[in-house]
Amino acid sequence: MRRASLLLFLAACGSSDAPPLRTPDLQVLTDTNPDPDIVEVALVAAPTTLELLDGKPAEVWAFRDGAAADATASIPGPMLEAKLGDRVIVHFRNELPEGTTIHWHGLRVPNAADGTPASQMPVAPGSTYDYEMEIVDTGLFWYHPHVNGEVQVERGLYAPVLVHGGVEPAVAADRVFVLDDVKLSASGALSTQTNALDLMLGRQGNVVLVNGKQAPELVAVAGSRERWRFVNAANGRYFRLELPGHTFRVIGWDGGLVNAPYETERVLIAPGERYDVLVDLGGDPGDALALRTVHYDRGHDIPDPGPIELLAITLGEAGEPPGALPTTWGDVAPIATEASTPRRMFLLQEDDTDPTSPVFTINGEAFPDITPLTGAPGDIEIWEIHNMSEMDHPFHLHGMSFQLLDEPGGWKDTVNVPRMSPLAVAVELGGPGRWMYHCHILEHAERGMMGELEVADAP
Ligand SMILES: [Cu+2]
Repeated sequence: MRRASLLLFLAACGSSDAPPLRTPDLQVLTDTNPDPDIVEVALVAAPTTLELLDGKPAEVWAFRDGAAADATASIPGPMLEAKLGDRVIVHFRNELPEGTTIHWHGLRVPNAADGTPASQMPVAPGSTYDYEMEIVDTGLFWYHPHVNGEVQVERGLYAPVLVHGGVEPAVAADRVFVLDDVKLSASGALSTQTNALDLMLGRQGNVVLVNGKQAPELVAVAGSRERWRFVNAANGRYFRLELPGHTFRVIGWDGGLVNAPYETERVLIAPGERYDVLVDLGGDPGDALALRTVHYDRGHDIPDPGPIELLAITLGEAGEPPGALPTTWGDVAPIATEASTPRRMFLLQEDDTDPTSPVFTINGEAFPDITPLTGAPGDIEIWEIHNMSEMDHPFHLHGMSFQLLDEPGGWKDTVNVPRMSPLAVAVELGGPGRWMYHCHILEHAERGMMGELEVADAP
């Protein structure tokens, strides 16, 4: 059981054998199963009171560890940690005043565990549901409700999933950062005011949170190499990360490591996406660095608030310089497409004739009034997503991952489709069941930009 207590113990004794996983301000779900290949946890969603700003309590909805007697709810919720090949059993209890589900974003799970209205009845208040899955992907994923998402996720119901396995580069620290923003009133409470811009662009908050805190501080070893894994859990905000004076080496995204890491000065993360980067923290002991997000123009003249600080990093004592990088990374074989591969077309459109009630459609249909697509397990298809609207939309597919046609060396499950642009992906249809696809700006998904794919063996 490599859980919170063990991590705390290792951190306390400062052993050089300690795993480098460092997840500032994140709790980890307690594994109650002694089998090293089974992770069995209990999870509760409930209303609670938390301080999003120091000294200012807010009424929120949050997850807590149901197996730890003294557990308190947190935003983000407790992280689910597992390794490749594990069987995961989640005993979920809903203590919210309305029905909910849990979707395991990016994990290729059986349909019964996908946690959408297409795959299960919502878990009623006071009821339970067991999610069971075998872990076949490594990397950073996340879980969140898939019912009334724009409200339930916004109120605090989201948490990371970390799956170990595959190539693990040597680093001084392996950190998970869950990015979000909240719209707070002066009292520190979640604002219930929704304006036309919120509906059109997805609600952007006035306070940006990293692991539930505003610009948290951390101390890093000067000159060391760290691994930072990010997930964007915001309803609508895009994060465009930069660390002035440094570059990021992108080693993975969404569904695991990429085949060919690359260097970049900025990393754009749309809602629902994940990025896995290495950063060499050059500088002298005592130097202060600031990770920040800078403006990204995603359409409709979205205002530029200027750079926003996400993390305040202080360099501590100098350590060993970073070692050599691995020579191989991801092992992703391209999905075999050819001229005869069937193509599907998805037209993303917006109708803001009534700005107080915008409608978002895929192929002219607004969920739930949609015609499900059909296909068979293993079918290979090219999906052409044409964004015909004046803003970007992050397109997310459940139950299976896809590859970008022009960058095939990695698995994606969420991809940003820039406004007035096409984007093509290759998909190999996954297991049987009814799978959703949708825009991950939650206000758009809840206002129609969602569809379903029915995968079934041919009769
Ligand atoms: Cu959208």
